[in-house]
Amino acid sequence: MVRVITYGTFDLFHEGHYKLLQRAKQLGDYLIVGVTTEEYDQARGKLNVVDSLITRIENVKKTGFADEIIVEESQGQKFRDIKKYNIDIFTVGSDWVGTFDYLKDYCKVVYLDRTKNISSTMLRVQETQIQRIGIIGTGRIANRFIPEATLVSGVNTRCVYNPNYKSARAFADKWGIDAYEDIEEFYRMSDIVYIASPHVTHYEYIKQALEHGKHVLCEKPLCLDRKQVKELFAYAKEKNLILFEGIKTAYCPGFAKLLGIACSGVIGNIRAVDACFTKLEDSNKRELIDREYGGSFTELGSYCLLPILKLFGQDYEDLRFEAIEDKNGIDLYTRVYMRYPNGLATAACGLGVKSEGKLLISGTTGYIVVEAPWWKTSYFEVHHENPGDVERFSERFLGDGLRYEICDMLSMINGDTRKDFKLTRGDSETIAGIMEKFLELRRAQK
Ligand code: C2G
Repeated sequence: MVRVITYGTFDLFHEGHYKLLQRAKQLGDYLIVGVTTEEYDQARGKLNVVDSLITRIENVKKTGFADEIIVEESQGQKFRDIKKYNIDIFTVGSDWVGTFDYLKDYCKVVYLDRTKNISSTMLRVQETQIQRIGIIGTGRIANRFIPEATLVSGVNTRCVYNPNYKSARAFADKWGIDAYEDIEEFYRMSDIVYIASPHVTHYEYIKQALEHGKHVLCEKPLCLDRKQVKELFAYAKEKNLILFEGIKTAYCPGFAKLLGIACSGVIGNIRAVDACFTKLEDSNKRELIDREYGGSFTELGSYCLLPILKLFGQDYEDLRFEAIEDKNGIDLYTRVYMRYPNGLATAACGLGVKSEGKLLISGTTGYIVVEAPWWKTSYFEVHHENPGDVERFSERFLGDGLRYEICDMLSMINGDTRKDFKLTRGDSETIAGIMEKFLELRRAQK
């Protein structure tokens, strides 16, 4: 008798799960299915699991393929189960190719093709529909987005569009999704459009996606013009759609904790916020070639302005810029100075200058320091006059951190608006306004 084992969360049970179990059963005579607990899913970074463990087990049971169902509670359990249940074949979907090769010493490991295009849930009427994501753009960030999206329950990355169809095709093949040459077809197959194309194309794509009745998650900066951002948010509201700017820091749990602690009075009144983010880039990259919209500030400014706006608000009194530019006029290192009624702030961004990349929040009784990469906030310290008096805080930051914004966007689509304080429309408008002023000055100087 050939004994097979497979594992999964099986949340919002759908045909992808069904087909996986069906094929797993066909691999042998006896199938054991491990269903994950909520605690284990949290520990491995899976967000937004909707169904309870009992419901998920019930759904697996209803398929009739499982001869036995067990609960998966911790990392390392797979190895123990294989011995305990005398397993011949371990199987899981192709999204996990390579991950479980270490089990090959103990049994056969089979990766079954993942089912493309899941769109509905099965076995019971669900209030929560799986949202299909269509991606515009095929660059670095789009490649990072897909594995993160698979860790958020309730979304399925379905397709990709790029005006250059060859790029879209290659990207789609790599990730096992569909590519469309016709943008109308792309919109038909998407509920949420994730825009990861160059900055300057954002406005048109956002508008078009909203016109097609789609929710939009757009990479930062949303636009480089305040009026455009205002217009797009108003349009999304009119159409009852969610428009969401993806500044991942705003949504990660560590950053929320940092803001909470900074505002708690632990360092007295906040008087200065200094944020720095530098990333050395090849000189042939778009950010360093695009004379109109490239440069360090449009690329990284959103991150540095975020803690400033969150701690001091949108009503600054004065704004100044200083930049070191290359011969194209593109800024390689930019400092932004902001004055508020009760405080001062600086944002420093570099693509051609490397610096320490710190976030420093200074108050009347102490300061908070977050070392690089503070934009993936996972650890920070609170210091006081006495150098020995240090409080340390840490928080989980998983993977690339995009899963947090995807998860918050999804809850907003599902009617939970409690998350929208993390990055408000006003924040997005203010950031666009500051970038607009910067670009105006740069053009004037040319
Ligand atoms: N699956 C699939 N097609 C889909 C979606 C999922 O074939 N469109 C497969 C997955 O590859 C997995 C199983 O269905 O084998 C369960 O998927 P999930 O519930 O998403 O669970 P997962 O996070 O993949 O857990 O310890 C848990 C296991 O490692 C797998």
